[in-house]
Amino acid sequence: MTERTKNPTVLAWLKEMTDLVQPDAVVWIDGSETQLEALRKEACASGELHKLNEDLLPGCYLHRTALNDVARVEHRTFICTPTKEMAGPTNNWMAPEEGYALLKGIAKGSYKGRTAYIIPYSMGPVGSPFSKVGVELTDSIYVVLNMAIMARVGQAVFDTLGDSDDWVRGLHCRCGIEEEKRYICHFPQDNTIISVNSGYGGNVLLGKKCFALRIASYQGWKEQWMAEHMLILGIEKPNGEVKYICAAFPSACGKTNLAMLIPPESYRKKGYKVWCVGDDISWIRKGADGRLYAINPENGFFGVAPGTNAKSNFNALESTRKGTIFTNVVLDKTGNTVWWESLDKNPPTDAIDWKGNPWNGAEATAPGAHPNSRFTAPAQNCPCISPEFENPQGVPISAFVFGGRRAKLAPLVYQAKSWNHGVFVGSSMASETTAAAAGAVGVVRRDPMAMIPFCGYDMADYWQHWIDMGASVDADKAPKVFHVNWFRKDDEGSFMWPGFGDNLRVLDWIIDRCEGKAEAVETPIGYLPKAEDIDLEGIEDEVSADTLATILDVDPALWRTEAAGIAEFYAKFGDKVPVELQECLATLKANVG
Ligand code: GTP
Ligand code: SPV
Ligand code: MN
Repeated sequence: MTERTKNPTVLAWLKEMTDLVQPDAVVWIDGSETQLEALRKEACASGELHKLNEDLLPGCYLHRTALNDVARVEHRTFICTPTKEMAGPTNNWMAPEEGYALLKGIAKGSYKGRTAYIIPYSMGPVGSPFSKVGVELTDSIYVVLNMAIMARVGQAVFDTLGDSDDWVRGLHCRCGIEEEKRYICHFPQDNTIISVNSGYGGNVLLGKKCFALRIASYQGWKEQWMAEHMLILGIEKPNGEVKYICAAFPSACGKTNLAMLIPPESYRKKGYKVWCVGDDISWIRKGADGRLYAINPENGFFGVAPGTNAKSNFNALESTRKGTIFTNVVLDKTGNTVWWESLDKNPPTDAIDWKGNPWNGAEATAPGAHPNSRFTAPAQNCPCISPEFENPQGVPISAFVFGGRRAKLAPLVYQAKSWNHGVFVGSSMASETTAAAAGAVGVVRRDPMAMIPFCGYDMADYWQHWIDMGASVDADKAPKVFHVNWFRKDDEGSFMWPGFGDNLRVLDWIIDRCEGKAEAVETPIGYLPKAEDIDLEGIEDEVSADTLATILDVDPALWRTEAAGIAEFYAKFGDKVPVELQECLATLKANVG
């Protein structure tokens, strides 16, 4: 097989890895449609993929993972830094020698009888100053086809890499998909990732969480930029100006939905538009004009299927109508199409559920799609994809928004008093856990900047890096920082805020604040909107004045408990917590008395 690069570090690593895993054959992925189509056919023949109705869902496929392999596995994800302290108290740690020995032991000979696929990929537009190259070696066609949607894949990547050693090594081995031998290990000092015994998205699409967040967050710390678990959206005001927001919410807490929201009718009539730049990850750098700029390093959406429908997220649904791979959803045998919970009110009756068993939606007692079932859709399919999506220089950021699922406590929106206070707000975020990771669902946990599962080094150093990034830009150019909560619940357990498209009403206030156009009320936790500044035109029936007052309320008693919870969390980091954040915590405590 002809080599596709002369890069000596790439060739040496590939030789070492193929000697280890011992494939029967080696295929270089060139990114061509001919090659990808041949792989799709092969995967359909082996049963790895199922081709869906070509008229209704052209170029779309269904895949089912193993039953034990349906989400990220945080307890089996490790940061392998030279010392445990470098990984910090919130990461699982393994010594690099131990990690390599363990994983190479598992990987050894695991490609026997299989084909090795070499995937050169770029996170970010090929050749952008923000972009970084990775090479993933995998024995899964599903991984190749997903990576070809999620990243820029192919020969052009090797061509731009040239002889550089600045690329991330990624070895993925399916092995026997054994849960107790599943490991996702990161070696930030070596730009290396090894993942064994999984075939699920975030564990095996190594460009995504493993590289673009865990390794990249470490690189950003060393190289003065930031890798964040943030969507990027542009809001076009009636005057045609577009303002960009980056927002960090934990997994399955609404990034994809917010990133491509459809404005409420009253806003549409006024001429508002929302443009999606990214739905999951932002790479952020200081631009020549001293502002912070962000790119989306990905090229597709790996989105949560359940809950996605024409009303909640029309643009996401549209994005999945062609060239999409669905994972762990329902197969409707009659139409040879797909279905998932809340797609519509007509579940198929002659169907196969995510486990591969016959399923009748009219009688079913268990969901047909896994709660973390996903679609992998090309970004270019999105009807509101931003014209700036491919801009190699990124887009200038006006606001950073943090948020999570909090049934109580956190108000609809508040603004931090300064950059450092904003870092405090991000560092003390908490959210109820979701099905995106294995483990209990609905438990409140601290998830600073939505990065708890994704920070490749000590989170206290990461907070310091945030403070330093803020200090590196002029105060008047630094993005303003906000916190939102779409998930407040009443005593019956119903959501109090309609959410989805109506979240634009909150973003509108945020942009007005950035432009100095809206007033605010000073409270113990930060600046809150005046009730009359949240535009409720068209939802007055759904959100009464009382409801709005409740979700804009700051209850000192609850915040006293919260401050104690933050102090307890900070204590894990000992004296590494930046003094600026300790001061913010002391102020919060004093304010809520
Ligand atoms: P990851 O891909 O895991 O990072 O998730 P995400 O943050 O992109 O979450 P996503 O937008 O896919 O939403 C996850 C779930 O939250 C879906 O079931 C949505 O229907 C639901 N959701 C999103 N936005 C809102 C909202 O504003 N209100 C309510 N109540 N639910 C929402
Ligand atoms: C998340 O869990 O935040 C995701 C999906 O975006 S995964 O790629 O599995 O991490
Ligand atoms: Mn995510």
